[in-house]
Amino acid sequence: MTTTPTQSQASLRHDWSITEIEALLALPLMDLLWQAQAVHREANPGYRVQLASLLSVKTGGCEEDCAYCPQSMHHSSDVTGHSDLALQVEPVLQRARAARDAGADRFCMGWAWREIRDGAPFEAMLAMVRGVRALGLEACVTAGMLSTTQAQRLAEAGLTSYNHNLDTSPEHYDRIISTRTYQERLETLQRVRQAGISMCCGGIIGMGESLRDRASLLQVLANLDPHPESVPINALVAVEGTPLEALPPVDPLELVRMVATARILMPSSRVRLSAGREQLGREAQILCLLAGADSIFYGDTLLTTGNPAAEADRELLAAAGVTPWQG
Ligand code: SAM
Ligand code: DTB
Ligand code: SF4
Repeated sequence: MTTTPTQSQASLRHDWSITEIEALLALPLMDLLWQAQAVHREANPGYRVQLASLLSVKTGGCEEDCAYCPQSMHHSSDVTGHSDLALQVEPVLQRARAARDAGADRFCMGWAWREIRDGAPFEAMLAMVRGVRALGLEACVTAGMLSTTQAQRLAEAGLTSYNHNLDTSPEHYDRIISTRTYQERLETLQRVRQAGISMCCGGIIGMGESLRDRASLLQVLANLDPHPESVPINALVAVEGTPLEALPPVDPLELVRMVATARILMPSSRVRLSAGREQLGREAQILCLLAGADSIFYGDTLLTTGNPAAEADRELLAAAGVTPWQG
């Protein structure tokens, strides 16, 4: 399902070269913003922004060793003390209802799993998806790898979208994760697509990658046909106890460049300004909206780390003069 209006599919390209994308990323900022805005104004003339609420249903203790992630059992980052809602359908739906009442249009649920396992927690996940859809919200799940049958069952439950990020370039990937290959990620994404669920797939900047790595990640995303309907762009939240804890914060203008380039490459996709907004000032966030971001996470926590308060985000959107998307 394509959530952002217009732009004929015929005009979408799936043959970008890394060199072309690197050249976009390196454009003088004013020129890059000008191009991105031209694309964005056509696809989303009202600059409307979708508010997505995020809840961690199963937190921590994950077998994967993703270097950025506080939820990996391989790192000393502490995520104990977070409640485990994996079997608790009703409390999750209460959170979804509250998010809807606060203005959210999409409810995203996360499980710190290497892959979805069958059994009671999966049955609960399906019930959560059905419940979130019954509230009139889009439902997104992120829970690691999945099988063809699991993807089909999620589709039957009404799941709008499955989030599974490529995170970084194929070349940089091995420095970030050793327990799961890039190819496995792509296979999960194919299963999602084959089941008819929309694809939410993006990455993270600020993990020691080069400009070419950023271009290479964007190339893999933009050369998927069709493009992922939803592309989260995260800035690393460097969490104490993770191997990436000492990395310097991302320059906000680098995030603006990444958003703008994603917008140019994937005109009809939702580009989500995701983790890392707490480290951004109001003006940098508005530049990201201008560059083509058309969704933010709404609510004061992401999965385990902080996010701006809902009130601050309402003020942000009002200051930018944009209205939230209501599906
Ligand atoms: N376990 C599932 C998976 O990895 O597919 C779902 C949850 S995982 C936390 C979802 C995404 O959050 C990751 O793919 C990564 O892109 C992003 N993420 C996790 N920790 C982050 C951090 N510290 N900074 C920025 N993004 C992060
Ligand atoms: C995505 O790309 N970013 C969100 C969502 N998909 C699930 C998660 C960000 C997590 C940031 C670190 C944390 O809060 O644990
Ligand atoms: Fe974190 Fe997901 Fe990696 Fe597990 S698979 S360590 S939850 S990013």
